Amino acid sequence: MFLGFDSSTQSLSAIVLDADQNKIIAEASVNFGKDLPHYSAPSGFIPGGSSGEVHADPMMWIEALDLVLGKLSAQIDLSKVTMIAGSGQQHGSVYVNESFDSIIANLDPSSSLKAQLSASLTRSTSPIWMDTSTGQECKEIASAVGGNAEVCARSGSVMIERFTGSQIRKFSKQNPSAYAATSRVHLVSSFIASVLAGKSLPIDFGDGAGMNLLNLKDLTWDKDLVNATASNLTEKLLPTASCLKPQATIGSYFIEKYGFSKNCQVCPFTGDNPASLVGMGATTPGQVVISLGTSDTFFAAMAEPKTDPQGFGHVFGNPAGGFMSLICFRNGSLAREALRDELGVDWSAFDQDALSSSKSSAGKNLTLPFYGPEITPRHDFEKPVTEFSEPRTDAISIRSLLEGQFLNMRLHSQWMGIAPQRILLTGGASKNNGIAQIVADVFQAPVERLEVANSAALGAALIAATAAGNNLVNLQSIFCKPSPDSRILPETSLASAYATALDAFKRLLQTQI
Ligand code: XUL
Repeated sequence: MFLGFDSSTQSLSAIVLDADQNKIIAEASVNFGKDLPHYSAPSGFIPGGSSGEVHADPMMWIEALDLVLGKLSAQIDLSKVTMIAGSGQQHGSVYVNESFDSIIANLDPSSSLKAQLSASLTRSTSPIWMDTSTGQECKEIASAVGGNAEVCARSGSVMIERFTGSQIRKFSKQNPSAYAATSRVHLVSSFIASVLAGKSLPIDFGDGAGMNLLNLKDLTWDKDLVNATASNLTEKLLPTASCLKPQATIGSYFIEKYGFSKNCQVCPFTGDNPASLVGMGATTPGQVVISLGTSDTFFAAMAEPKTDPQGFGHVFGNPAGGFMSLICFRNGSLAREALRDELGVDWSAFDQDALSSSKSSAGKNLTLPFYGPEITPRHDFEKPVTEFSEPRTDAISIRSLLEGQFLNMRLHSQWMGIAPQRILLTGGASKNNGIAQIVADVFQAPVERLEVANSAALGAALIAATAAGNNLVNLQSIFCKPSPDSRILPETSLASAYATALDAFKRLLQTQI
């Protein structure tokens, strides 16, 4: 049996699969807001941070680990688990002192993880990926190494506020003594994996690439970036490794408390996006995942670490080997909901029937679909900009907004040079066939939806099974199946309308930014 964890923004989930029976045999989840209300973080982060700060309490993640293992051990005999892998929300960092390694090596099963670990933190809260407070530090690091183009060529991304490097720099400036007392800076992923293993585990390449510190050429820490980030950082960083290489057997705390076998091994944890690439069955180039959530993301496997010349896209490691790109669009569901409310309609106006009624308008009416600041492209939009060639109706406005969202995605993913053979759609809005049809038409590629709900936790369980010697491609053919009837084919007669619309969209965008 193989156990995969996903410690995301709002919850910690676990999936156990049995590769002999080819099925998922147990699942459990802890929702931080609902199940751990004493952290006052209803959505998994501490609300009300000033100047763009968004932090979470790492003890909440640790308390959730005890809880989720309690739930799993009530369902199955955990002594049958031979390999554990996992993923964490990317970029978030945990700062620990020199007591950490001896505490995790000697955890007492009669007490809780939280009670024993809280003394090891040098920073009581962790900045997470939603934090935008480090603009100044980004500028300082970029200028110290010769500019953002250089940072991007080395690390796969220009300096990004939510990435770990600028967050570490900010802490070292704000609280030099606590920074000096920090013996290790963990990612969310490596922190949880280390607690399970009873020793500090390496940082996985896939997740490590989200720090603005890893050099993609040799997958080791870039000396110049590390030195530009903070003093003495080299000694605080763990080595890097692949999430497919088990590093330790599970700590005795978990053997005694939850019944794991002493032979159960632990792999370095990766990031939630790399794990999701695995869980969506999209680890080979040619497939694209579009996740429609609060923000929309577009990600895909890449053989080489190609970087975005405009600096919007990021390069992370692909757990199956090679790399992956990720582009994040802030105006995702936020924009769809804003138009829905503005028109006073409900989601049925976004359904397939409603949208097919305006098919003859495809590509004719342009919307820059931004209701607030956007990160791809980076600009402080305040409201959508439209250029319509037909009278405005609700149906035309909705079609135009959705087309604008996916034309913007198509435009900003061109640097990757891939013609997607299929698009895997996931996230809340992916169930909607009308939206799926517009994705298929704008990209001129078939769209599929998978049966899996939690692709990151499934991906982690598949990583564990692969690390134990199973074949990932075989596993993906079993566990990452498209759900029946989910396939939507592109309307090929619209190919030229969208090619023309793409140019017009680009021109309209250039008038604004
Ligand atoms: C990716 C990103 C988020 C987090 C949280 O760059 O910031 O997707 O990984 O899920």
